[in-house]
Amino acid sequence: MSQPTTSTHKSFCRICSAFCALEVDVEEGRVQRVRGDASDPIHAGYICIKGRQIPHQMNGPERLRSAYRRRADGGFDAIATETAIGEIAKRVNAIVARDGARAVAAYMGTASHFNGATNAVVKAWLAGIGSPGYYTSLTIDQPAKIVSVVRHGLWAGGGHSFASADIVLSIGNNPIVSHLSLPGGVPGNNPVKRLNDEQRRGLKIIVVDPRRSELAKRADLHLQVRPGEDPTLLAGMVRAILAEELHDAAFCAEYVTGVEALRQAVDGFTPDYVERRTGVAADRMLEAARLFARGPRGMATSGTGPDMAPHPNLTEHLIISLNTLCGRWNREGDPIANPGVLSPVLPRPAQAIPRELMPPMLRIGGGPRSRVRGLQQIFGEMPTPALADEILLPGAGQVKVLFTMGGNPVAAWPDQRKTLRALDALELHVCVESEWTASARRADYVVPAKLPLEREDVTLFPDPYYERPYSMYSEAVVEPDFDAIEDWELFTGLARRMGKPLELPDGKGPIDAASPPSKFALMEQITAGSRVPLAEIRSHPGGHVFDEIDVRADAPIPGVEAKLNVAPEGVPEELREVRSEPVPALGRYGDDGSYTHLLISRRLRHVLNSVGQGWPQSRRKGTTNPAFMSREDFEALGLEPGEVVAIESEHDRILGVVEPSDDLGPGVISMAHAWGEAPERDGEVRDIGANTGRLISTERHYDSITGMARQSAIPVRVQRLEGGAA
Ligand SMILES: Nc1nc2c(c(=O)[nH]1)N[C@H]1C(S)=C(S)[C@@H](COP(=O)(O)OP(=O)(O)OC[C@H]3O[C@@H](n4cnc5c(=O)[nH]c(N)nc54)[C@H](O)[C@@H]3O)O[C@H]1N2
Ligand SMILES: Nc1nc2c(c(=O)[nH]1)N[C@H]1C(S)=C(S)[C@@H](COP(=O)(O)OP(=O)(O)OC[C@H]3O[C@@H](n4cnc5c(=O)[nH]c(N)nc54)[C@H](O)[C@@H]3O)O[C@H]1N2
Ligand code: SF4
Ligand SMILES: [Mo]
Repeated sequence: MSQPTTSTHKSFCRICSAFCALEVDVEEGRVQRVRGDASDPIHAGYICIKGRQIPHQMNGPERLRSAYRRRADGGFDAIATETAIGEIAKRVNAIVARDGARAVAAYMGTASHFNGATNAVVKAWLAGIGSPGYYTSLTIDQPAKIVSVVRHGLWAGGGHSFASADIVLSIGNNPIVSHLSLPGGVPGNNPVKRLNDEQRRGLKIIVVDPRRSELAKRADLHLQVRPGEDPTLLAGMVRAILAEELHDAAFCAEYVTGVEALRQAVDGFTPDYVERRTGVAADRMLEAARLFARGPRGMATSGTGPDMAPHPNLTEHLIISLNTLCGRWNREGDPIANPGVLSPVLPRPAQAIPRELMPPMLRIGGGPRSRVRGLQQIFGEMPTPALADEILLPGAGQVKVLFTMGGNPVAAWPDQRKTLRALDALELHVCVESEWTASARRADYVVPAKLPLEREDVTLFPDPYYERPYSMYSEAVVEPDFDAIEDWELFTGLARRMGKPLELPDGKGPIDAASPPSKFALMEQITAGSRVPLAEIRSHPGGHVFDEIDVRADAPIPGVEAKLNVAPEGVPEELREVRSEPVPALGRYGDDGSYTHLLISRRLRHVLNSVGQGWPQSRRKGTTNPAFMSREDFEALGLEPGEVVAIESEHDRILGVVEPSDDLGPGVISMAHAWGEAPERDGEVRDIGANTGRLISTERHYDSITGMARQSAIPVRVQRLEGGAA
């Protein structure tokens, strides 16, 4: 008997944005095993439980191995992918001819961002047919981060690096589980090791989180803020820093405007008031403010927690303002730890740059507006919280065709019931997928996607977030044995059949749909002008740090005059609005005060949003998204661990499996999102989880700039079910 031939390849995981470096064992054309690449300079062998299941994701029974077309009776017929693309092109053509191009929209979910070519080609295709309907998961995630930069201003020289920090203030993020890196914060790449290394060096970390998160457990100071009260806590910290003159007065004098206006606007956020409203003792808040201000180096950063709670733009503005007030931006000559390997070479002066010189993405408004709630394009995208409305609202501009790319609307969009109505109302819904998800089962066409190890690619998405100038190029490690395509190939295929031009955004030039470029050529075009040419990155097998890149903040550009603004229009007003809100009484939440708990978002290590919920090793960690509650709440409500309860918001109702947690105070429920199915399957909650998105209204509580709905700190109440467990 001959032994199977095994070969080992270097590549990288693309399930989450950490893009961990892998060694992949291939036997007979199939990926058999993956492990972390111990020789990788930044990942050093680290991978997580999701990455270890890549062979299952690729070869397991859930894998979508054909294109499918929905029949009239709701079943699906397997068809060739080329046939599917041809039929989709005909139907899109007919709908555009009848209703105009605005009838066509694409929703770019999490997985779409992890293919370096997809977003650019989809933008090119939409532009080619003349549709503004580009929607992404960004506008149901952390759009407030971009709003805050646009309003406050961009410091072109960048901020302090994590490796050089004395202090990090981490507000509502948990990179130990999420592996999400944000500039200056605890990195998502090998996070525990990186945190340990720097803490040993002397780094201090302050965590603001209603939950004693994995990161909070390692913090020097944990402020267990009440959900949604970050604006008050941070306004209190700004007030203290200014009152005690702990800010960097020299930096502020030279580069910052609005300090006096901000000082006045936060005046009402006294330590007593902050304590009463946030639940954080005044002396702990003051200790945090002083510790952060002392620095001298280190950034305040945040994650999804406060950006999903009320007043996200204000929260993010106060975070960026803390950095500015304390002068945490690079000065002329300071090293820029990672200027980006794949990013274009741009001047990095140590100065604020005016709005008109900011990258085109940093823009609010412009282009066609949304038809609902007065919403607008932001960052050149249409707001995803309005997409279900755009599908349901009749009239000119109604969306009738949706391409769901690497996303799962039923699981992830706010207001699940409205989402389901919208998906049912579509004339044509195409899902490019690797599995039969709740959304794919409702689509008209399902097109099988190549998974990461079947794709050549480069570390484009995380490029600016690495701590050092790192990148990796990977060939496709295996070829699928069925007609899967890369997501973007659907659009080169459609453009060819529809005779539409494809012009890449940001002046990256045309692509010829009649003879589409290779992935490498396409990636070269997309990354044209990058600091390191793609071919050079490819010449290094495995991950590589380009240590020769030594970029320092430049001298200010003569004639360019701009200041960072800590009190732009809207901010003092919103601070006054927050200050005049009644202090929510504990256990009396919601517009009528009849809701007892606040439900907050969180992430679970063994899944990525809805991805992996069916995978065997992940299922051993749990088959539901528990509703975690404090032991006090268990006692007060007489709950049993593992009991099924009803969780009701002002908007809707779900069932949830309660579990006690020592990491939460009373009155808080912590639950992961993107679980569960349509309401008729609620009875299966122990096996498929519960959809927290259903509890969210996109119309009652939303941010007027981005449309972002209140996805955390949601008022809810808990009801025991008749006869106990469902
Ligand atoms: N394992 C895993 N990794 C993931 C994901 C996943 O589902 N699983 N999802 C990926 C995605 S899409 C994203 S966007 C990133 C997100 O990355 P992170 O933002 O780091 O996500 P979380 O781990 O949910 O951390 C958010 C924290 O905010 C806290 N929080 C909730 N509400 C509030 C509040 O009102 N105020 C404050 N201060 N804190 C609050 C929560 O308790 C939680 O600890 O993670 C990505 N990585
Ligand atoms: N209530 C509440 N709602 C939330 C959040 C929350 O915290 N609370 N978080 C929000 C956030 S931050 C986000 S980012 C969204 C996430 O929303 P989505 O991105 O819409 O949801 P995912 O579950 O990540 O969907 C990813 C899909 O891509 C598929 N997939 C995997 N690999 C590939 C591939 O290579 N190609 C293709 N075509 N498909 C692939 C997977 O099978 C999966 O179905 O949810 C948001 N919704
Ligand atoms: S943290 Fe896990 S899922 Fe994310 S890239 Fe690394 S191995 Fe993949
Ligand atoms: Mo996200």
